[in-house]
Amino acid sequence: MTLVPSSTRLPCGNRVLDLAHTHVMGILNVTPDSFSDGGRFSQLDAALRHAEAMVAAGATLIDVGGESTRPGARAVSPLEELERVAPIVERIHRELDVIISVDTSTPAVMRETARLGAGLINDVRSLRRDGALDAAAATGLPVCLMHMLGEPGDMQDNPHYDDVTSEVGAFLAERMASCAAVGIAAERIILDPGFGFAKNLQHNLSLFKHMEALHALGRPLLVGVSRKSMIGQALNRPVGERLHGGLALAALAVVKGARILRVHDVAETVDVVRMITAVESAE
Ligand code: 7PJ
Repeated sequence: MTLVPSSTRLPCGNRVLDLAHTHVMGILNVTPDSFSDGGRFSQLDAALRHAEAMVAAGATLIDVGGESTRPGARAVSPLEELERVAPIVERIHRELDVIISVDTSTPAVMRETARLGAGLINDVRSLRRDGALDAAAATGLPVCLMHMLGEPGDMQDNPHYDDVTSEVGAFLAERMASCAAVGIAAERIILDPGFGFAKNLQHNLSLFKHMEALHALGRPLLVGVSRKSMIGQALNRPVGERLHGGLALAALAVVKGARILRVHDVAETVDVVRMITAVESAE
């Protein structure tokens, strides 16, 4: 057995995430308008059953999101977002053995869900909303910082980079510095290149290819590409036919050292991770 250095153990509320190996984070949308599962899980019981199935399939984290980032999605008020997210966070915390991640940019949602048992804050805006840095700091929870330029509504309006990977790296380094300034230590941070956010197909492919460069920032990487348009565009597949492309990217992300894979298709992705682990643990 290999000894796990203590630094790979990330406290997430009342649970610990061992970042020595790769974890699968199951996506649980509680938005009535999320693009790929069409709000089917907006009811509390259905959402809980879906979370339960993802845990049974091997997810060690469940990412609960109540604000759609789909371009053109209707803005939700903090109260509306909290009313969507809080009940399911509370139920999952009470009933399932899993780390709850909350996909939010809203300070009040960070504070309240932390109180209800959330173990991780996942913010696609990297704590750039007013009050988000302080709210995240106050929770004591780890934070996933993701690269995006602009807002979901305008991010796909002709994004430009001279060198997408180094610009993403510089952005994430700047956000880590902003976190440090409010007392969020580097040890609490997970980094995410933000596939599909303010990036065209070539940007996404190049960033994926050169993802290892982001290891220089010294923090674990989370990758979210499940069912995204980069798969659709590369393979010419509608959203319902992107599983195989997504599994190819999941395997590649593991090989490139990603520690968390954020996916819709948990069972399939867990098999990918286990198969790679089986080979890599051989003599
Ligand atoms: C991501 C996310 C992602 C992180 C969404 C979708 C869009 N959070 N939330 N990374 N994507 N950390 O799932 O297609 O890539 S919402």
